[in-house]
Amino acid sequence: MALVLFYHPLASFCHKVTIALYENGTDFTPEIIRHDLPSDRAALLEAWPVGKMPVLRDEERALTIPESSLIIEYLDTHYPGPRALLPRDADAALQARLWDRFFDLYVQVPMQKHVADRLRPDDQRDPYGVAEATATLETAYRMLEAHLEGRQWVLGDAFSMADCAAAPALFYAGVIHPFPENATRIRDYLGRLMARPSVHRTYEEAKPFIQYFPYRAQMPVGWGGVDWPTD
Ligand SMILES: N[C@@H](CCC(=O)N[C@@H](CS)C(=O)NCC(=O)O)C(=O)O
Repeated sequence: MALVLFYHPLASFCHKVTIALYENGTDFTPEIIRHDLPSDRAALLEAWPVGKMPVLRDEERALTIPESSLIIEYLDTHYPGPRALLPRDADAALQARLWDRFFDLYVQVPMQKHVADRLRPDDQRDPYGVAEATATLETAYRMLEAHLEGRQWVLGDAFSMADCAAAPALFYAGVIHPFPENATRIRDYLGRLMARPSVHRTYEEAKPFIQYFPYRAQMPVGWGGVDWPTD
C-alpha cells in the first residue's frame, strides 16, 4: 500500500484525516501509534520530530506529510477521489482553509487545553489558561452559530475540508464545554456531520478507546449518535 497513516483512533486531529480518507474511499494502511509505547513514539519522532499525529507516509513518492490540513490537501491533489475536499474555485478554497483554521485553532486547540489540564497533576493545573480556552470556545460557538444560518455544511451545499475539521472539534468540545442552550444550528450541524458514513465510521473505530477520553464520564449517552460501550 502506497499510503501509510500514523495515527490513533481516539485522536481528534487524526479524525480529520480518516474522515477525508473515508469520504473518498482512499486506500491506506493504518498504523496505530501509542504515545505510551517507546517504540511507537520513536517511530513517530523519526517521521516528524514535532511528535504530533497524524502523519502520512507516501511510499510511492518517498514523502512524509505531517499536519492534518496539509495531509488533506495532499490527498486532494495526488490521490483525488469523487469528492473534492478543497473546492477548485480559488475563493471557495480560501473559505475552506479559513474555516479549517477556525476549527483547529479556536475549537480544537482550546478543547485540547481542557483535556491536557485534566491530565496534569493537581499542583500543576493552569486555571488561568483553561479560563482563556473557555472564552475562546464561547466566541467560536457564537461565530459558528451565526455562520451556519441557511447552510447545510460550512461552505453551504458542498462538504469540504472545513467539515472534516469541524466534526472532531465539535464532537469533543461539545462534551467538555457544552454548546449554549440556544445553539440549535450547531447541534443540528453536528448531527448532520455524525450521520455521514465517513464520520460515523471514524467514531465506531474510536469505540474501543473511548474510556481513555478524560471527559468520558461527562459524555451524554449516545453522544454523536454512537452506541458507546459502557465502562
Ligand atoms: N496541528 C497538528 C496538531 C496535531 C495534534 O495536536 N495531534 C495530537 C493528537 S490529536 C497529538 O499528537 N498529541 C500528542 C502530543 O502532543 O504529544 C495537526 O493539525 O495535525
